[in-house]
Amino acid sequence: MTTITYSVPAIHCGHCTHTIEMEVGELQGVQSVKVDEANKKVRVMFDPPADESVIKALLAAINYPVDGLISL
Ligand SMILES: [Cu+2]
Repeated sequence: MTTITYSVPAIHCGHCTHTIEMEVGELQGVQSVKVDEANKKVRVMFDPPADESVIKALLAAINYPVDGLISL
């Protein structure tokens, strides 16, 4: 299991949180998605076939581009 935390500046409300948790949560291999709305962070725990590039690409596709990797 890998846990990563991304900075996602576009997060601004509960709707964003819901969208991200739902969309990223549907990726195969993703075990949990936790959005920290106040700090605009997304923490994802995953196993293969999910990987960092797939998660980043999905976030960009739903208009929540990753600004930086906070921790791996
Ligand atoms: Cu929002």
